[in-house]
Amino acid sequence: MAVRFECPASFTGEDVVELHLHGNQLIIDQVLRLSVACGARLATAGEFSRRAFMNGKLDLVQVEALGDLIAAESEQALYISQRQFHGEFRRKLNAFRGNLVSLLAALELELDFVEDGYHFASDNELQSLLRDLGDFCDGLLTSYHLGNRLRKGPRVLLLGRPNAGKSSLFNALLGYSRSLVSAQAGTTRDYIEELIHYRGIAFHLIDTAGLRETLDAIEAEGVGYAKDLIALSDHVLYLIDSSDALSIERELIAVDALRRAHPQSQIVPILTKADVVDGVSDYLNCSILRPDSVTPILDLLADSYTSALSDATVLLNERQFFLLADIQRQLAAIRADAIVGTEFLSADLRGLLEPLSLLSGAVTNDDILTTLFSSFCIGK
Ligand SMILES: Nc1nc2c(ncn2[C@@H]2O[C@H](COP(=O)(O)OP(=O)(O)OP(=O)(O)O)[C@@H](O)[C@H]2O)c(=O)[nH]1
Ligand SMILES: [Mg+2]
Repeated sequence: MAVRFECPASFTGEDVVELHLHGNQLIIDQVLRLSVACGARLATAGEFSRRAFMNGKLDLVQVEALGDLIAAESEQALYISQRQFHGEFRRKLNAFRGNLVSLLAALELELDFVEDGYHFASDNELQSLLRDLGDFCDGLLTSYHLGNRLRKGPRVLLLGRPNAGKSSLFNALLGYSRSLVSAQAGTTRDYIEELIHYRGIAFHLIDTAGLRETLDAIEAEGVGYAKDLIALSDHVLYLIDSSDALSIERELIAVDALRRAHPQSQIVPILTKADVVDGVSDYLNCSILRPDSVTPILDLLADSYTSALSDATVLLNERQFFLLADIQRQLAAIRADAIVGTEFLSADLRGLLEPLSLLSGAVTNDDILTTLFSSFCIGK
């Protein structure tokens, strides 16, 4: 089936014909070969999106959101990029830019009439614009790292002494037996990583070798991996065997030490084998004999994202992050200058306009575009 789109009502804004083929790669290959033989060429990576951008059908934030949307691997990641594509972020950016431009125009008019003492720009308006812009940047910059983790899929490490029940919990969280479980200490050596989806978030779950001093060279290497992975993880579930009452205190001290050494990651002690000793405890506990007991663990992980981000806009990449950080820096400098003449103020506002324009792509450079579009796949 062929569908004809007339300019400008297509995705790229140009005249376009779309061919709809059956999903057999051989058919697709034949049609491609035939088209090329008739004079067509294959599109470069991101070429369609680039054309859409050049023709004003999409702004840069939308292009980035589109790239993110195509790459999204969880419902939450999808949701974030969809919101970015349609949403609030772009509307606010454009509003700030528009207001800044009109204020600048008023200020420059003032410069022409400076001897006459005319005031065209309202000081209140200016102050509130700067304040709003500052709040806007603050919120987005603070949520950036959390949002980024959410989009990429948080890493959750299962850690603890041998036989603490790491592989058992790993399997229980996955819902099938992936990792070997045995009463023998030192069963898991290599680390094992699997993806689980919970409340729309894709968690990278990692089972590791039990932490202990060992003479077994291979096991020791596994313990080394486990320790190295701590720094790369967003969450550490530190499992403590509650049936070994004498070791609980010592293990909780180990958790404290871990927290001090790795403040970037959330370290949660969990008492395992809760079916063996049924004591009330201040800590999360679980038992593989009670499948429900893993739900509070998953909720704890998911809550740290959904409550903090809820419906907030989330920045998609470093480019957006650094441009907003630049705006924030400039705002701080303007505030530090306090009362300055119209001349300086207008230069300051011009400075602010630059990162705002770069954000939406109203002003851009070829390097940024090439990098951006090359990360798209061909045909997008
Ligand atoms: N009763 C009971 N036994 C458990 C529970 N979880 C694990 N076990 C038992 O504890 C032993 C060790 O479990 P694993 O899951 O292999 O422990 P691990 O932490 O992965 O051990 P290593 O890989 O050797 O570091 C096995 O015999 C499991 O059957 C539990 O919730 N209740
Ligand atoms: Mg194990």
